[in-house]
Amino acid sequence: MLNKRVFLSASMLALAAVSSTTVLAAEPFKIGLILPMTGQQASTGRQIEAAAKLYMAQHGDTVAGRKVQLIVKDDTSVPDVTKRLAQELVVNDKVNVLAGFGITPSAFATAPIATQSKTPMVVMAAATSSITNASPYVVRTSFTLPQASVSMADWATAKGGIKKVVTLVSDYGPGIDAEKYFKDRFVLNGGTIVDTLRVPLRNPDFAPFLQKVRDAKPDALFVFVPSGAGAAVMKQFLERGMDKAGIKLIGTGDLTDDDQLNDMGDGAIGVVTAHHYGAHHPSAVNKKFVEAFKKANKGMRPNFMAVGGYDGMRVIYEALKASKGQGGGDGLLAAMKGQVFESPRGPMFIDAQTRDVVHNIYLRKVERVGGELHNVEFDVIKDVKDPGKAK
Ligand code: VNL
Repeated sequence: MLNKRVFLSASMLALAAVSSTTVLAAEPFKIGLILPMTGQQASTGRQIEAAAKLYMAQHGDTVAGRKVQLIVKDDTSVPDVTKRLAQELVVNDKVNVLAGFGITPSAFATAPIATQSKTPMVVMAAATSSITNASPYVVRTSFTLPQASVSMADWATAKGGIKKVVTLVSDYGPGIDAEKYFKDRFVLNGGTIVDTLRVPLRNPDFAPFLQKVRDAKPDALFVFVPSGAGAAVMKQFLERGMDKAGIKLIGTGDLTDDDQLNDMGDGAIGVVTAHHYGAHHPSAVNKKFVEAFKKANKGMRPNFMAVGGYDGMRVIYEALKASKGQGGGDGLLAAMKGQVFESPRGPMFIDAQTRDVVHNIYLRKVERVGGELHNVEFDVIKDVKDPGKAK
């Protein structure tokens, strides 16, 4: 009798175990994509959402036997909202991965949740160097400001004939990185920084700052503003006739953002920037990407945010495949580290130690190509690691 009962309960347990694994395997694999879909950073959300959907349309929505479900949430680029949404996604929706993060403060607000819940957090947009230090669960597919800024400083001294610079940056994480890494490298190279100006992130008025630059008469103005703000800087720079006064405009590629560049007008021609992606990047993989993206989005040109989103989805899909559909946080994270692949931006990999992106930085000049304004590459620095993590 006793034996029989033990046997019964053991087999019931076994049954329960089998059915719970079956249920697990049948459950969708959930990606919580938190983006600014409205407000000042809405173009970043629009670009990344479109790219994530394109990736899924091209690669299917079933991976290693699991149905992949994308849950998009609008954080309006307010960090407290990002954090609350991340919490809800983890606790209520039981997402397997958190992704997106349009601005640095949103990424920092979420990092502790990723750590506590052991949920991989794929940063597709935010680009302050130290974000990857905020949680061992952060993996980045966007870029870092030091990567672009150091490359820009080297070009300015070696080939740009630029000796005196004023820097103008948005006054928060990525801007402070851009200012510091441009300045330190430029001074090391023998250049002079005449002034360092910081404008507020929210509703910036560039006019008074640009007037200061005009008065200082540097050889060049180096600019970092987040994606979506470049057109306003360009407009006011040209309205003040600063180009005619002999001041060159240089910056990280956020300034000549492909989302806005074509509408900036011929005044943008000749602006030199350093960045990891431009829609004009001449590779077969990129041509295919740009064509498919435009086709799926009423002709919208993908920018560097779109590529961060597209590559982020690749990193997630491949991690799910490598972990054979398991979807556990630590297994996924391990399979994200060290991925090497060809992105529309060129070759890229996820450094297994830092979990940060390593990729080429291109020097580009704005030119009119086939009737459209583009960032046309003329030089490349290969396999650039984040200088913020050197040492
Ligand atoms: C950030 C960096 C945001 C670069 C950006 O656009 C950008 C950030 C919204 O880390 O907040 O172009």
